[in-house]
Amino acid sequence: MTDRSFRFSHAIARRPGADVTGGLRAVDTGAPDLARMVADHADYVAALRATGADVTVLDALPGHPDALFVEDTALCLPEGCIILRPGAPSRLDEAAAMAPHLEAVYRHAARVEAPARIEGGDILVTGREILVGGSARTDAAGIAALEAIVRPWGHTLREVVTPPGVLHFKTDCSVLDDETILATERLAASGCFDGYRVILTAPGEEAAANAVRFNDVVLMAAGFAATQERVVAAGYTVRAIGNAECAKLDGGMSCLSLRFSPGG
Ligand code: CIR
Repeated sequence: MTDRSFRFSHAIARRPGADVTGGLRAVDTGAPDLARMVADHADYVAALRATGADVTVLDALPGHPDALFVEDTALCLPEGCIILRPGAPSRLDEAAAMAPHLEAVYRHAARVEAPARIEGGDILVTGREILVGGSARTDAAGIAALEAIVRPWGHTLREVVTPPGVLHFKTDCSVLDDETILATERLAASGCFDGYRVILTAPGEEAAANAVRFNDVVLMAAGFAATQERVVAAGYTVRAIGNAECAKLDGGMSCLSLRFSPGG
Protein backbone atom coordinates (compact mmCIF):
# COMPACT_ATOMS: atom_id res chain seq x y z
CA MET A 1 0.00 0.00 0.00
CA THR A 2 1.27 3.50 -0.81
CA ASP A 3 0.30 6.60 1.11
CA ARG A 4 -0.14 9.06 -1.73
CA SER A 5 -3.70 9.91 -0.81
CA PHE A 6 -2.94 11.22 2.67
CA ARG A 7 0.76 11.98 3.11
CA PHE A 8 1.32 15.71 2.44
CA SER A 9 4.08 18.19 3.17
CA HIS A 10 1.96 21.32 2.66
CA ALA A 11 -1.51 22.77 3.05
CA ILE A 12 -3.18 26.08 2.28
CA ALA A 13 -6.18 27.45 4.17
CA ARG A 14 -7.90 30.84 4.17
CA ARG A 15 -9.23 32.71 7.21
CA PRO A 16 -12.98 33.30 7.36
CA GLY A 17 -13.83 36.97 6.82
CA ALA A 18 -16.44 39.22 8.41
CA ASP A 19 -18.75 38.73 5.41
CA VAL A 20 -18.85 34.95 5.87
CA THR A 21 -22.46 35.31 7.02
CA GLY A 22 -23.30 35.86 3.33
CA GLY A 23 -21.94 32.44 2.31
CA LEU A 24 -23.96 30.10 0.12
CA ARG A 25 -26.17 27.52 1.82
CA ALA A 26 -28.88 25.12 0.68
CA VAL A 27 -31.03 25.72 3.74
CA ASP A 28 -30.80 28.69 6.08
CA THR A 29 -30.23 27.43 9.63
CA GLY A 30 -29.08 30.79 10.96
CA ALA A 31 -26.08 33.05 10.55
CA PRO A 32 -22.72 31.54 11.41
CA ASP A 33 -21.01 33.03 14.46
CA LEU A 34 -17.77 34.54 13.15
CA ALA A 35 -15.83 34.40 16.43
CA ARG A 36 -16.62 30.74 16.89
CA MET A 37 -15.83 29.98 13.27
CA VAL A 38 -12.47 31.74 13.55
CA ALA A 39 -11.64 29.73 16.70
CA ASP A 40 -12.59 26.44 15.04
CA HIS A 41 -10.57 27.41 11.98
CA ALA A 42 -7.51 28.10 14.14
CA ASP A 43 -7.99 24.71 15.76
CA TYR A 44 -8.16 23.09 12.32
CA VAL A 45 -4.96 24.79 11.16
CA ALA A 46 -3.20 23.81 14.39
CA ALA A 47 -4.20 20.18 13.82
CA LEU A 48 -2.70 20.25 10.32
CA ARG A 49 0.48 21.92 11.61
CA ALA A 50 0.82 19.41 14.43
CA THR A 51 1.58 16.75 11.82
CA GLY A 52 4.71 18.68 10.83
CA ALA A 53 3.30 20.12 7.61
CA ASP A 54 4.01 23.60 6.27
CA VAL A 55 0.59 25.29 6.43
CA THR A 56 -0.04 28.67 4.81
CA VAL A 57 -3.06 30.60 6.05
CA LEU A 58 -4.16 33.23 3.57
CA ASP A 59 -6.01 36.38 4.59
CA ALA A 60 -9.78 36.52 4.16
CA LEU A 61 -10.90 37.56 0.69
CA PRO A 62 -13.32 40.49 1.13
CA GLY A 63 -16.43 40.20 -1.00
CA HIS A 64 -16.05 36.41 -1.24
CA PRO A 65 -17.83 34.93 1.76
CA ASP A 66 -17.19 31.33 0.70
CA ALA A 67 -13.46 31.83 0.08
CA LEU A 68 -12.45 29.95 3.24
CA PHE A 69 -13.61 26.79 1.44
CA VAL A 70 -10.39 26.73 -0.56
CA GLU A 71 -10.72 23.09 -1.60
CA ASP A 72 -13.17 24.02 -4.34
CA THR A 73 -10.66 26.23 -6.18
CA ALA A 74 -7.97 23.74 -7.19
CA LEU A 75 -6.84 20.15 -7.36
CA CYS A 76 -3.29 19.43 -6.24
CA LEU A 77 -1.57 16.30 -7.51
CA PRO A 78 2.08 15.24 -7.29
CA GLU A 79 2.56 16.02 -11.00
CA GLY A 80 1.07 19.50 -10.92
CA CYS A 81 -1.88 21.58 -9.82
CA ILE A 82 -5.08 22.34 -11.66
CA ILE A 83 -6.91 25.62 -11.15
CA LEU A 84 -10.58 24.67 -11.24
CA ARG A 85 -13.63 26.62 -12.34
CA PRO A 86 -16.25 26.65 -9.54
CA GLY A 87 -19.82 26.07 -10.62
CA ALA A 88 -21.20 28.68 -8.24
CA PRO A 89 -20.87 32.00 -10.14
CA SER A 90 -20.20 33.89 -6.89
CA ARG A 91 -17.16 31.66 -6.32
CA LEU A 92 -15.49 31.93 -9.74
CA ASP A 93 -12.98 34.61 -8.70
CA GLU A 94 -11.80 32.52 -5.76
CA ALA A 95 -9.95 30.23 -8.15
CA ALA A 96 -8.11 33.16 -9.73
CA ALA A 97 -7.18 34.39 -6.24
CA MET A 98 -5.71 30.99 -5.35
CA ALA A 99 -3.76 30.53 -8.59
CA PRO A 100 -0.66 32.61 -7.74
CA HIS A 101 -0.18 30.78 -4.44
CA LEU A 102 -0.06 27.42 -6.18
CA GLU A 103 1.88 28.66 -9.19
CA ALA A 104 4.56 29.80 -6.74
CA VAL A 105 5.19 26.22 -5.62
CA TYR A 106 4.30 24.13 -8.69
CA ARG A 107 6.13 24.08 -12.02
CA HIS A 108 3.08 22.64 -13.76
CA ALA A 109 -0.14 24.56 -13.30
CA ALA A 110 -3.03 23.63 -15.56
CA ARG A 111 -6.39 25.33 -15.76
CA VAL A 112 -9.97 24.29 -16.43
CA GLU A 113 -11.26 26.77 -18.99
CA ALA A 114 -14.74 28.28 -19.48
CA PRO A 115 -17.45 27.22 -19.85
CA ALA A 116 -16.57 23.97 -18.02
CA ARG A 117 -17.43 23.90 -14.32
CA ILE A 118 -15.92 21.74 -11.61
CA GLU A 119 -15.38 22.15 -7.86
CA GLY A 120 -12.82 20.37 -5.68
CA GLY A 121 -15.54 19.12 -3.36
CA ASP A 122 -16.61 16.75 -6.11
CA ILE A 123 -13.14 15.22 -6.56
CA LEU A 124 -11.88 12.35 -4.41
CA VAL A 125 -8.29 11.25 -5.00
CA THR A 126 -7.73 7.71 -3.75
CA GLY A 127 -4.57 5.64 -3.91
CA ARG A 128 -5.53 4.25 -7.29
CA GLU A 129 -7.82 6.65 -9.12
CA ILE A 130 -9.60 9.98 -9.16
CA LEU A 131 -13.35 9.78 -8.58
CA VAL A 132 -15.44 12.74 -9.71
CA GLY A 133 -19.11 13.17 -8.93
CA GLY A 134 -21.28 15.19 -11.26
CA SER A 135 -23.33 17.66 -9.21
CA ALA A 136 -25.08 21.01 -9.44
CA ARG A 137 -21.55 22.52 -9.32
CA THR A 138 -19.66 20.09 -11.56
CA ASP A 139 -20.78 19.41 -15.12
CA ALA A 140 -19.78 16.95 -17.82
CA ALA A 141 -17.52 19.51 -19.51
CA GLY A 142 -15.69 20.07 -16.21
CA ILE A 143 -15.16 16.36 -15.74
CA ALA A 144 -13.94 15.98 -19.34
CA ALA A 145 -11.57 18.94 -18.94
CA LEU A 146 -10.09 17.46 -15.78
CA GLU A 147 -9.71 14.07 -17.42
CA ALA A 148 -7.83 15.60 -20.35
CA ILE A 149 -5.37 17.19 -17.91
CA VAL A 150 -4.77 14.27 -15.55
CA ARG A 151 -4.66 11.39 -18.06
CA PRO A 152 -1.25 12.40 -19.46
CA TRP A 153 -0.04 12.62 -15.86
CA GLY A 154 -0.87 8.91 -15.47
CA HIS A 155 -4.12 9.18 -13.52
CA THR A 156 -7.31 7.27 -14.15
CA LEU A 157 -10.49 9.29 -13.69
CA ARG A 158 -13.82 7.61 -12.98
CA GLU A 159 -17.11 9.50 -13.05
CA VAL A 160 -19.49 8.64 -10.23
CA VAL A 161 -22.83 9.95 -9.06
CA THR A 162 -23.34 12.43 -6.24
CA PRO A 163 -26.54 11.54 -4.32
CA PRO A 164 -29.44 13.87 -5.22
CA GLY A 165 -29.73 16.90 -2.97
CA VAL A 166 -26.14 16.54 -1.72
CA LEU A 167 -23.89 19.55 -2.41
CA HIS A 168 -20.70 17.72 -3.35
CA PHE A 169 -19.61 14.12 -3.86
CA LYS A 170 -17.22 14.49 -0.93
CA THR A 171 -19.98 15.80 1.32
CA ASP A 172 -20.68 12.09 1.66
CA CYS A 173 -17.22 10.48 1.66
CA SER A 174 -13.53 10.81 2.49
CA VAL A 175 -10.34 8.90 1.96
CA LEU A 176 -8.91 7.37 5.16
CA ASP A 177 -5.99 5.72 3.41
CA ASP A 178 -5.21 4.46 -0.07
CA GLU A 179 -7.61 1.50 0.31
CA THR A 180 -10.20 2.82 2.76
CA ILE A 181 -13.12 5.19 2.36
CA LEU A 182 -15.41 6.67 5.01
CA ALA A 183 -18.83 7.02 3.39
CA THR A 184 -22.51 7.43 4.05
CA GLU A 185 -24.65 4.39 3.48
CA ARG A 186 -26.64 6.21 0.76
CA LEU A 187 -23.47 6.84 -1.25
CA ALA A 188 -21.80 3.47 -0.66
CA ALA A 189 -25.06 1.79 -1.77
CA SER A 190 -24.41 3.10 -5.27
CA GLY A 191 -21.50 0.66 -5.52
CA CYS A 192 -19.01 3.38 -6.37
CA PHE A 193 -16.58 2.10 -3.74
CA ASP A 194 -16.74 -1.58 -4.66
CA GLY A 195 -13.22 -2.97 -4.25
CA TYR A 196 -12.35 -0.55 -1.44
CA ARG A 197 -12.63 -1.14 2.28
CA VAL A 198 -15.56 1.05 3.36
CA ILE A 199 -16.34 2.35 6.83
CA LEU A 200 -19.91 3.60 7.00
CA THR A 201 -21.04 6.60 9.00
CA ALA A 202 -23.35 5.67 11.88
CA PRO A 203 -27.11 6.08 11.33
CA GLY A 204 -28.11 9.74 11.55
CA GLU A 205 -24.47 10.87 11.36
CA GLU A 206 -24.19 11.42 7.60
CA ALA A 207 -22.56 14.80 8.26
CA ALA A 208 -19.53 12.97 9.68
CA ALA A 209 -18.62 11.57 6.25
CA ASN A 210 -16.64 14.61 5.20
CA ALA A 211 -13.36 14.12 7.07
CA VAL A 212 -9.71 14.67 6.17
CA ARG A 213 -6.91 12.17 6.49
CA PHE A 214 -3.81 14.36 6.77
CA ASN A 215 -0.58 12.51 7.52
CA ASP A 216 -1.14 10.51 10.71
CA VAL A 217 -4.36 12.12 11.81
CA VAL A 218 -7.99 12.08 10.68
CA LEU A 219 -9.73 15.41 11.22
CA MET A 220 -13.43 14.81 11.85
CA ALA A 221 -16.26 17.22 12.57
CA ALA A 222 -16.97 17.12 16.31
CA GLY A 223 -20.28 15.79 17.57
CA PHE A 224 -20.49 12.47 15.78
CA ALA A 225 -19.38 10.08 18.50
CA ALA A 226 -20.61 6.85 16.96
CA THR A 227 -18.87 7.41 13.64
CA GLN A 228 -15.74 8.63 15.36
CA GLU A 229 -15.75 5.43 17.40
CA ARG A 230 -15.91 3.37 14.20
CA VAL A 231 -12.94 5.22 12.73
CA VAL A 232 -10.92 4.88 15.94
CA ALA A 233 -11.81 1.19 16.17
CA ALA A 234 -10.40 0.75 12.67
CA GLY A 235 -7.06 2.00 13.95
CA TYR A 236 -6.99 5.69 12.97
CA THR A 237 -6.02 8.61 15.19
CA VAL A 238 -8.89 11.10 15.19
CA ARG A 239 -8.83 14.80 16.03
CA ALA A 240 -12.35 16.23 16.39
CA ILE A 241 -12.75 19.84 15.23
CA GLY A 242 -15.76 22.06 15.86
CA ASN A 243 -17.70 22.45 12.62
CA ALA A 244 -21.08 23.80 13.74
CA GLU A 245 -20.54 27.21 12.10
CA CYS A 246 -19.12 25.96 8.79
CA ALA A 247 -21.92 23.38 8.67
CA LYS A 248 -24.41 26.28 8.44
CA LEU A 249 -22.75 27.02 5.08
CA ASP A 250 -22.64 23.36 4.01
CA GLY A 251 -18.90 23.21 4.73
CA GLY A 252 -16.99 20.37 6.33
CA MET A 253 -13.44 19.29 7.06
CA SER A 254 -12.08 18.79 3.57
CA CYS A 255 -13.27 22.07 2.13
CA LEU A 256 -11.12 24.11 4.52
CA SER A 257 -7.76 23.19 2.99
CA LEU A 258 -5.81 22.30 -0.10
CA ARG A 259 -3.37 19.54 0.76
CA PHE A 260 -0.33 18.76 -1.34
CA SER A 261 3.31 17.82 -1.69
CA PRO A 262 4.56 19.94 -4.56
CA GLY A 263 6.83 18.07 -6.88
CA GLY A 264 5.50 18.67 -10.35
C1 CIR B 1 -20.72 26.55 -1.06
O1 CIR B 1 -21.93 26.34 -1.11
O2 CIR B 1 -20.02 26.61 -2.06
C2 CIR B 1 -20.08 26.77 0.30
N1 CIR B 1 -20.99 27.44 1.15
C3 CIR B 1 -19.64 25.45 0.90
C4 CIR B 1 -18.56 24.78 0.12
C5 CIR B 1 -18.09 23.50 0.73
N2 CIR B 1 -17.06 22.95 -0.05
C6 CIR B 1 -16.63 21.70 0.05
O3 CIR B 1 -17.16 20.92 0.80
N3 CIR B 1 -15.62 21.33 -0.73
